[in-house]
Amino acid sequence: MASWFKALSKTRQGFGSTLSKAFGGGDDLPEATIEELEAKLIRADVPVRLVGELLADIEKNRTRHESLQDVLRRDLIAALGMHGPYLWKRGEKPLTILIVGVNGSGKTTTTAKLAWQVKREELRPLLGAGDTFRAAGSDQLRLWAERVDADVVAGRTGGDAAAVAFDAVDAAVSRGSDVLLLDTAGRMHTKKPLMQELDKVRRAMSKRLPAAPHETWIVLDASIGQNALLQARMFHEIHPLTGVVVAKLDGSSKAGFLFAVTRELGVPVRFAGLGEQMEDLVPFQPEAFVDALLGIGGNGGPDA
Ligand SMILES: Nc1nc2c(ncn2[C@@H]2O[C@H](COP(=O)(O)OP(=O)(O)O)[C@@H](O)[C@H]2O)c(=O)[nH]1
Ligand SMILES: [Mg+2]
Repeated sequence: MASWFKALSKTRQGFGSTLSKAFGGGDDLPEATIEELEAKLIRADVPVRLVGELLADIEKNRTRHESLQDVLRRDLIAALGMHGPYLWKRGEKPLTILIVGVNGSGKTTTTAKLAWQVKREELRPLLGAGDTFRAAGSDQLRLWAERVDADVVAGRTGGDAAAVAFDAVDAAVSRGSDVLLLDTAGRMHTKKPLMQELDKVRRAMSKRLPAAPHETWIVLDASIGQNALLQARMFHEIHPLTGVVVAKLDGSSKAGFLFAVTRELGVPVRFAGLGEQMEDLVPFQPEAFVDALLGIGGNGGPDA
């Protein structure tokens, strides 16, 4: 099974040696080490403003004998916001979640993996194959759904995504599903007609169930760093997001962009993809993320 420590190795490698130098340096941190730390945090796509605040805090705490590691850890965890684990059991039945994002970010596989998370809570998920755009769109979801043993509602390729959205909510209501997860076609955040189509999907959902969608989650590809923030921002402007799922943290060297997502958009990160397998999608844990980033408590990997 994938681990946070392993998944974040690439981002960590970027500044691991600087950190161990800095952490081992005691109270008297040479200016050069601080500057090196600043440069490397920025290279990992930690937002510049946050890096500035971190350094100011480190400076302030030098006299208070708090270790650099403790200051950094505390500040970084705080920057991710105080969001507890996502509660699937919230009274709405069905709880409806619309999954959005650009092409290839990981929407379809993530949607299926989320269904598995729902099952682990002993709830009944239903999947909606709202990607009617790509011929293989619903086949791919079906394949994954089989592994999870979840039902799928699909339309025909080239059909109306809004119609599938309506049918999926309808099926979730009539079958008594607990959680409906609706996959959608990838769309560029810069293409207006596709963004408007998403509006139709939302309206179709609420036509069948006024409160739907209860949640709109964007799936972001962590390997593209700050560019993912740009996408999230544009989606958020048009379709207010209630959550982020960050896919492909494994293999990203720019995981620091997540701090920008939580701080600048104020949208909580709900789940994280640490690998391609079903069980590699896990609830987001700020402490585990930061510890893995800083190389705290790792069990002796080559860069630990
Ligand atoms: N390594 C890794 N690959 C992932 C992760 N999430 C998704 N993928 C891969 O990313 C590719 C695109 O995923 P897909 O769900 O089809 O993206 P979509 O176009 O947004 O629906 C697939 O090969 C997935 O297996 C992850 O967390 N880690
Ligand atoms: Mg897809």
